[in-house]
Amino acid sequence: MKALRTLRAAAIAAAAVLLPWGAATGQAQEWRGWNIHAADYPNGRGMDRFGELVQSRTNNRIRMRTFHSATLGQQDEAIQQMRLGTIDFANFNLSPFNNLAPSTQVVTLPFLFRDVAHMQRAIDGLAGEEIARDLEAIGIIALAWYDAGARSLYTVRPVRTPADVRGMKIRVQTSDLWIDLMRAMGANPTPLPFGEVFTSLQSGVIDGAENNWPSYESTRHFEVARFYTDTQHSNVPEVLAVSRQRWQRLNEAERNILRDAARESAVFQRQLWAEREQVSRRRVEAAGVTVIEVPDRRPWSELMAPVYQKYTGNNPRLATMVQRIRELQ
Ligand code: BDP
Repeated sequence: MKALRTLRAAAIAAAAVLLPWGAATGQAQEWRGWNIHAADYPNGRGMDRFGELVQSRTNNRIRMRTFHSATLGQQDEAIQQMRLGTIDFANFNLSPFNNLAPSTQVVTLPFLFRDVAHMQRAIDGLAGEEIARDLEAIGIIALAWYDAGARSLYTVRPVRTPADVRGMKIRVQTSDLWIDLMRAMGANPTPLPFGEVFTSLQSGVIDGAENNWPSYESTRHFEVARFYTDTQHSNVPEVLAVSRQRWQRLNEAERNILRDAARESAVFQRQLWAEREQVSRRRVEAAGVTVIEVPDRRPWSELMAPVYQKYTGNNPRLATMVQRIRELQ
């Protein structure tokens, strides 16, 4: 009798695995997604694609709705909400995780990547695996990596050399590493939420900020900070993630659907990203922004030795990650 019960239980378990997704029992779920950018930004479109794929492949059992333009709050709050499970999925830059998940510091480090392709090989490989482990430990499940291009300085007065940036108040994301990086450049770092940068530039609370072309353009920061210095000091990527609270309640078939959909959305986002970088640059140039080229980045990168010392000097794990990334062809 006992053997029969065990057999029956095993058969039911096997059937549950084999049944098409929609036939499994359970309520339809409504998932809320957080996005800092506007809906038409490459990341917003990537998230919408993710949602559509998940929804159709689960026969509408998981309905995904992305709330664009930070309507669910600023980035740091959204991260907390993801950890608590009150936001279900999101796209985040990795910098605001620097103080929470140490391996994210590595991919934020200045002048580490030779180019975007180098960054992608690292994040799609071992570095990404380590970061995913650290994020999981704080309640965030990384499913795919989105591009964010190179970040450069933009200011209300022209900056041609590190001497020009000395003492300028430059907005950074909330991350100790970013504060140290900006100090190493000689600036006066000012952590602020993304949504406050425009008015802070306008009112003179800050003299500049730093970001990639699409963010500089989509936020209209270029209207108030008219000089873009192409420092390309960081290539920190972004994550498409799900709350661990939600993830734990999914079965393996569902998880696979989400993983595949996330990866497919990343392929799409990266294509859109490459196009948008060009478009955004052209738009701000047409609007009269002065682009200051930086043909030789050494005067900038040489200032970064203290940052590397602080974050990798006494941390063999992070030092090894940096070493491996440098050795990647
Ligand atoms: C953008 C990122 C976004 C960050 C923002 C920032 O896509 O996630 O919040 O920069 O600087 O490039 O805060």
